[in-house]
Amino acid sequence: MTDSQNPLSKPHLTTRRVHPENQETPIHFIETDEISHHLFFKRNHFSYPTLPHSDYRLAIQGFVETPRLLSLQDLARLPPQTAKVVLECAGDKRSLFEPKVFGEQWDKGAISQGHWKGVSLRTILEFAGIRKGAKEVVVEGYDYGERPDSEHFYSYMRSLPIEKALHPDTLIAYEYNNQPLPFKHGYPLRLIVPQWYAMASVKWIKQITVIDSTFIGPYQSNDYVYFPHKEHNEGAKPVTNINVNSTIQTPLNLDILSTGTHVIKGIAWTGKGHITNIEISTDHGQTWSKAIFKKQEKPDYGWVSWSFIWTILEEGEFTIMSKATDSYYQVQPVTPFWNRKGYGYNAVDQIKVKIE
Ligand code: MTE
Ligand code: MO
Repeated sequence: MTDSQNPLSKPHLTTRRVHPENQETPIHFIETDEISHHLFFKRNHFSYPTLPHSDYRLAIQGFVETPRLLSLQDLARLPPQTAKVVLECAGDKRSLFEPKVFGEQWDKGAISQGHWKGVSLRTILEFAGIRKGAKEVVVEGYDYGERPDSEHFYSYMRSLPIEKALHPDTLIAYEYNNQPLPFKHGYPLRLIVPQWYAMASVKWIKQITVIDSTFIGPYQSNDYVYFPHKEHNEGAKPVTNINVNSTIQTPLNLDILSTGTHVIKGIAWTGKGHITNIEISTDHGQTWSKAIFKKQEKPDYGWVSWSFIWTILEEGEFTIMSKATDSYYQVQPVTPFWNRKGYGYNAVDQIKVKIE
């Protein structure tokens, strides 16, 4: 089947902004374990970058013994690694915050997952030789532009603490679902940082710099910080691990259903650890019952799909809720943790349906 015949290649994403291109996935399209790149949400801070034509080289430099330049062929010769990893934008579900916050008004679809193949960042850092006293690893993308709050040009650049950079599952990825990375998702190389919100997974990697200090930059110090207060910066904390979360995918919000038996379906995910429990309420949170899902013996970094059989013989309006718990005993709160920039929304998910 050619791409133009493939129904999935038609635009199915909901556009939040045309430029830079920001689009999310209607949540009922996120039905499988391995989302086609046609349905993968897109989050960009700038225009898509222009890449060097033929002689792409990845630079590893800074606080290392031997700076290195690696070609894609060099990377292909290093031991490959594949992981199922969910990417969730830190602003996913931002539109649900009350009071409203500035920023892209994402509904529930700035999330996706699939299989990423690449080389462990650790392998590459060890190849260059990390010097003693190294603190962070800065990764810079090829994209750049102005920010609304400044006339300077910035590139998309963020750092990881050295421990996270050395975690063997932090990847320099070159394939998504057995295909070269799609351009819009970071071709030829992107970082994949399991467990963290997706701002950390830098696309179109230009260079990697090891530093012995603390990196400061707009995408690290201004954005992707939890500011719990409206007026001042007290209590600021960097956005890192994904919060425990769940989303109801079937039925859809405001669906009209008949009396009888319905299957309520959805997904649940977390950053650190894995999902241990999912509860559903069909009476606006008064009573809760366990949903069914496959317990993970060897947890990966993906979501779990769950289902719940609901028999309803009464007519009327019903609020259905889902609430996930993870292996660190983190539970989705009833009230979201409001923060000025609207990151990490993870209150219990909620939809309304009418039975008639
Ligand atoms: N990397 C670069 N170079 N530029 C970006 O704007 N956006 C980040 C991250 N990596 C970004 C980036 C954010 S905030 C998210 S949510 C994810 O990429 C989105 O990845 P996707 O567009 O492949 O879905
Ligand atoms: Mo994001």
